[in-house]
Amino acid sequence: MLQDLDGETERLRAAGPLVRIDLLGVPAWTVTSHELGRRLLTDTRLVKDINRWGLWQDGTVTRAWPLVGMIDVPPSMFTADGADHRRLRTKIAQALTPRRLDEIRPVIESLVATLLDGAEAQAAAAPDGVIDLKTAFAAPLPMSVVCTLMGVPESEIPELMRLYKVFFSMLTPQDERLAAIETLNTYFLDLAKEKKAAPGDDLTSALILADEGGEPMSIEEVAGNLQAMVAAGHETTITLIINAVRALLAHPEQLRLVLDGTVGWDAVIEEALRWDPPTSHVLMRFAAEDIEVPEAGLVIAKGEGVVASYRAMGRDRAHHGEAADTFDITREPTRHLAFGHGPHVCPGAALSRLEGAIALPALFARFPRLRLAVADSELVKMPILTQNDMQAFPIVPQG
Ligand code: HEM
Ligand code: PLO
Repeated sequence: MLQDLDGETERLRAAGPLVRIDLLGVPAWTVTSHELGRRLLTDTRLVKDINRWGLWQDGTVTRAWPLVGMIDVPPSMFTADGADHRRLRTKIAQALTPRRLDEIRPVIESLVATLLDGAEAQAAAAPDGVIDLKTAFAAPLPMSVVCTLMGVPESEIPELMRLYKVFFSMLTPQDERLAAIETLNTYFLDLAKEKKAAPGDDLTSALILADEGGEPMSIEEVAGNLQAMVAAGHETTITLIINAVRALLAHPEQLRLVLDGTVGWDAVIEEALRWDPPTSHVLMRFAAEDIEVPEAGLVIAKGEGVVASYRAMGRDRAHHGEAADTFDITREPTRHLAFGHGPHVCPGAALSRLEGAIALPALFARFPRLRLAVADSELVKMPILTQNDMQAFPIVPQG
């Protein structure tokens, strides 16, 4: 199933706007339609508080469940609702507005140039000229950017990347996953404490120093936010870059339109986000009371869990038209939900768009003849249920 994302998406979408699913033995609802998604993602009766989940309250779901690490996580904006959510989120969201991001643009540009130098040298040294675009370029960029932003030392990156791979992979035995989660939790809590003792010029220190109307964040909340930013800030943007390159290589006539300036890179990024989004599903919201869903003739009962299936929403024909399954950078733009919607909408959207808008043209400018080293059909997805991540992306840069 993990290797047949389009098949899975189509089955979900065809089953209706609200579908009963089984998440590794745990029942939940999933929302597959754009319109219903928009409505439920702004419905205050759906909350992030795991203690509102019936299957958690009655002990049916425990820390032994492989997906527990996506929901039972340290306190942050990702787990909070209402006023608490605003308190935890505002400072970070304000730091990531397009205007404020101008300060980080040169950092991204210089990282991109350095990584491309490295990729070029690596390709020149490889007997077949093949490199993995993921490890050489797409992965280090977003991780370095978010670590710079949050004040995570560069030297920690390899170990963090290793731990996140263990965390996300569905093949990891649960005890190993729980150990990796523990290591990550401790690492980020310790880092937050260090920043408190000796603040630096980074967003984590800014969170510690902020006194939002007399309601500062606890050190656990600072660490939770830091961790959410690092996890979300790298994993998703890697996939945006890879999926945009993949889609363009699979549609050479569209790549030509971009390279000759007929269509802008922004259109490529938005269409890649809609058509092949980094996050297929986000777990989970819980019904604080019964919620009627008339268009599906169903009721989400109090205590039930709801997954947002952003990939299916991106293929919704009612919203994106009959050709929703076609990658088309020239389509009349339709608003997609790949960054979510409502109060939890991605605060890093502008940052990841900026990373894409710098990385993609620079990559194709450096390697105009770039091509895949294997057939597209041979590319392998990571064994992850929620994230649409590729194992590797072998290319011949100087094709
Ligand atoms: C939330 C997607 C990049 C930080 C979200 C959500 C989505 C999303 C769909 C909403 C989850 C929900 O349903 O509640 C993406 C995609 C990205 C991306 C597709 C790249 C292409 C980033 C970056 C950062 C970031 C670069 C940080 C620098 C976050 C955080 C949240 C979030 C902290 C939680 C917000 C909250 O719950 O209030 N993202 N994201 N994301 N994203 Fe992103
Ligand atoms: C990852 C484990 C952390 O301990 C907590 C955490 C916070 C934010 C989550 C992230 C986890 C997983 C990836 C998520 C991110 C927010 C946006 C991102 C869901 C659970 C997406 C959209 O993929």
